[in-house]
Amino acid sequence: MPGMGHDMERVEKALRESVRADDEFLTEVASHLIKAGGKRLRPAFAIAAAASRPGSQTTDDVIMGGVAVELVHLGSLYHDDVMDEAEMRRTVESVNARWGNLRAILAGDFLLARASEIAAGLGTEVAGLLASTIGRLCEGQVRELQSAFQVDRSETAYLTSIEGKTASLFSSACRIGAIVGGLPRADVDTLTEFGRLFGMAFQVVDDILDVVATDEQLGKPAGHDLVEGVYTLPVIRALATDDGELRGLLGHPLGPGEMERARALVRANGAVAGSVRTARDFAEQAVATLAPLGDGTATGSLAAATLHLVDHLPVADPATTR
Ligand code: GRG
Repeated sequence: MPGMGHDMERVEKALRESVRADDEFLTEVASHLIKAGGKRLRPAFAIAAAASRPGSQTTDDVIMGGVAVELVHLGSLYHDDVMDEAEMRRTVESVNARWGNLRAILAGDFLLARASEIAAGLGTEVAGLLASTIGRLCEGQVRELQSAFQVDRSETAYLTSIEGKTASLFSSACRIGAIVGGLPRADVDTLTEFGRLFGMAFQVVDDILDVVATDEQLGKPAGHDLVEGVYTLPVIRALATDDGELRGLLGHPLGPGEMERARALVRANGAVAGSVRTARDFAEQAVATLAPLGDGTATGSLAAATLHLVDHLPVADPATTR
């Protein structure tokens, strides 16, 4: 999108400033994953949503809306890495691995506090929305924890969990951008639903990659979900048609070599291609949702980003190989 490069530089500067604390050590811990990079998809979506209004400029409030959402995302990563005892994130040492769980949790709390402060400055609606989104992230994550190691986890349970832990934040990124950007209410609702559907596609793709990608492609260890007992869509579907070997491996912590065997069994099953189809369905629904907004540049960019997600997977898509 024209101007997006400049807008993302503004996001970067504001992000770094937003985590500055009086205490130098807290600033260092809170800046760690910001400095490590990341795609900054959520602020980009907030900016593109706001730009869907013809003739709009990216105001400072829109940038700060994107920053607030990225800070919630970061806070959730800090806490998620503690829960998973993760060692790597964004190709660098995780915060918990470097400074321990206590500091990682506190720094994560600090990021959420700064996000809330920024959101409050953008008005009560945005503040309320961000607060309820943090709650939805927690609900989605708790559902995932509750179903850990359950070989009978249903697709519905999986979809409900990812709607909370991932899609809700993409949805709110778009909604906040649209509200702060002053879009008409109908367009705000359209972009909210677009963000939700994009987020569903995004998480299904993320879960497919955990089964098919390499550590290098992911920037963190592959097969992590299987190790944690998080049975995602490709695994749930592979279990449904399994001859018994996969079910025998899962349901409890994996032994040495078993994670690679389980990954191979899921990959050998049509479940991966079927999950790619599901991701594509969500992505296509997301793009279709944008129709009432017309064919402006920002809307075109959101649609292109959505299709890019499913067009560049390192696995065959039954829709394109038929
Ligand atoms: C404290 C807000 C808060 C939540 C607590 C831990 C938790 C509840 C929720 C975790 C939710 C979570 C980690 C969902 C996964 C989302 C996801 C797919 C992250 C990866 O997003 P990318 O690929 O990452 O956009 P980058 O690094 O590019 O930003």
